[in-house]
Amino acid sequence: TNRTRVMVCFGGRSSEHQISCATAAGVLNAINRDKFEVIPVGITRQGQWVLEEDRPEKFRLDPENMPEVVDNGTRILLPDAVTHREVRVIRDGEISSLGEIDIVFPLLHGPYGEDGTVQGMLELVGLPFVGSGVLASAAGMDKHYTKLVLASAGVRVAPGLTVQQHDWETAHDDVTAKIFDTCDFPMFVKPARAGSSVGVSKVKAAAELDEAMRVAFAEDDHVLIETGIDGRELEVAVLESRPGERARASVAGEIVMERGEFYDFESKYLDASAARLTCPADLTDAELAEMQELAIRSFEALGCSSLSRVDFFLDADGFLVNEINTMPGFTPISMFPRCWAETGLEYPELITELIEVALAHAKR
Ligand code: G1L
Repeated sequence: TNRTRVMVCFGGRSSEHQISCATAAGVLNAINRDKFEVIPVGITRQGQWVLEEDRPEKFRLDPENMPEVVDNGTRILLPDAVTHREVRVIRDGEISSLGEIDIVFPLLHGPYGEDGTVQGMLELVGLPFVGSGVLASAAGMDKHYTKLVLASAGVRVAPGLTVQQHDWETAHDDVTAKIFDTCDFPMFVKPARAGSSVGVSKVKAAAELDEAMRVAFAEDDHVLIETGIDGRELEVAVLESRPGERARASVAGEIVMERGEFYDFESKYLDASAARLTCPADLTDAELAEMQELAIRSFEALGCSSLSRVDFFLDADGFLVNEINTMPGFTPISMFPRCWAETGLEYPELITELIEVALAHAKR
């Protein structure tokens, strides 16, 4: 009984609270209990850290009863892991020990989760964790920075520019002219940082730009405008390897649109039939090899750890990278686990690999 002790954190102060809970259900259900002992920690919408039950059924996605972490009165006390790794819990005013933990699996997305803040807290206290560190988490969540880094690594990205709210408000006509200089219709207008596809609009004519900018600025004071790419939407899952070995890339998956204009929040989570995820995508060996090389190059350029899903477009000019997601959907039916299952690594073994590789790097 020398199992690795994993603290699985989920919920949190983001719009994807419920997705995070459902993801935790998938992980709690599949994780290899012979190797790992799980300490489930929920984070309420208000940000309280509570000791949760180790019951996957409680957090399954159910439209009738959406999963949620509620304040049960307990409070988790994180250790200063530089000196010790003992996690404690307060219950009814009494502090008791949950024992030492070896690693944190933070299933947390969006503001306060994916933007590097949780990662920074874990780095500060010295607890090893699965996932990218502060810099890659923050950069991967910011579409403007992702673009800069990828372009400078020689990875093709869509033509576009970033506009600050202040410039938009004080130099509206000049900025508008610059946008029309740089981008062609249809354009996509996106907040630089936002969970999922919130605040994103497709702009097909000049008259639609102002409204799209308003919607995007409601989410972030930096907004990206890009030429829409008319092509296939493909994704590759990347996994970090043990120290000294290069990252690995999976076979590709594809998002096939059935209805609607693009893969948005609605089609991702609410209308399951609007888009279809297929894996493996129909590609030549040479096309797949090129994508895998670009995916690994993007992963390395951004300085990712553990895992990333790299999203591509394939148009008449070839591949371009649209986005790199350091915290991809991670339920058993999400694209990242599906791509790895198709490559020969099933969901339970994928979880094992993420934890073991992260621990191997932490020990160095
Ligand atoms: F910890 C990992 F492995 F880095 C990790 C963290 C978060 C993998 C995947 C995710 N994904 C999510 O948290 C989410 C997309 C389910 C949002 Cl809640």
